[in-house]
Amino acid sequence: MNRPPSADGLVISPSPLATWVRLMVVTGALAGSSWFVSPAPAQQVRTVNDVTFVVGDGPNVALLALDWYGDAGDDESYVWAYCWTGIASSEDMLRAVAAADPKLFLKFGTDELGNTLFGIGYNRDADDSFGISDFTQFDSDGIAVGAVGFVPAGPTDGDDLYREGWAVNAYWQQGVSHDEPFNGGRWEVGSGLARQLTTGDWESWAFSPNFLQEFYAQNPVAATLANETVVPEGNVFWLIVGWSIGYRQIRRMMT
Ligand SMILES: [Ca+2]
Ligand SMILES: [Ca+2]
Repeated sequence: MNRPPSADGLVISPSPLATWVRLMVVTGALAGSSWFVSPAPAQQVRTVNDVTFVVGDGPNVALLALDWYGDAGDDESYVWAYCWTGIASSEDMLRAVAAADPKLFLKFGTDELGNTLFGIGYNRDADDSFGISDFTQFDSDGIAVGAVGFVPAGPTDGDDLYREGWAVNAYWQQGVSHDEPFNGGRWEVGSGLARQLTTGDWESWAFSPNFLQEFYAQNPVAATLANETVVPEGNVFWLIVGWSIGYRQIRRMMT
């Protein structure tokens, strides 16, 4: 867009300060709004004692770890604890955690195997904005029943996480461990949402983008209600470039 002419037809020359502010605004737009927010420190998880978000009550406890990039080891997965009395299933745990944590969203669906978990979302920056691109409406517990489109839905807020899939385009792989998987134990493939929990279980749901049954949660951190916006490396790069250009421009105009 052209800069508008001044009253006498000449283009107004920007002041050094205005130039600097403009560069900062452009750089901020390139970087996204996330650079205004400080990432919260994350509690690493090795055992149940490291988990801080505990849902439900009762003598039994199972752990839930969610990993939106199951095939990648450089992101974090989030971990919750679920307590219960009597009998509970994997689906009971997922629904209870979503109901207790306003940042967590689940999209269920059905297929020939019965109830299925299609999508999982996380309002990572804990703001008022969470949505997915197919306009699915989640209820007050963060639960929806829907389908996976030909083009799977993604998060409408770039600071958030949402991935979905089933049948033809990736899926959430369930994993189970009975012996502290982040402290030397092993994972195995889970049997589905109806799986009955036993106390001491760890359950992983890791998004598998290529249908391989080999992905389990990695880099676990304790889920919290805090803002957890991450500043991608590219944003920091553009921020530094913007500051550098602005500084040189001011120097040039003042000499
Ligand atoms: Ca991962
Ligand atoms: Ca958000």
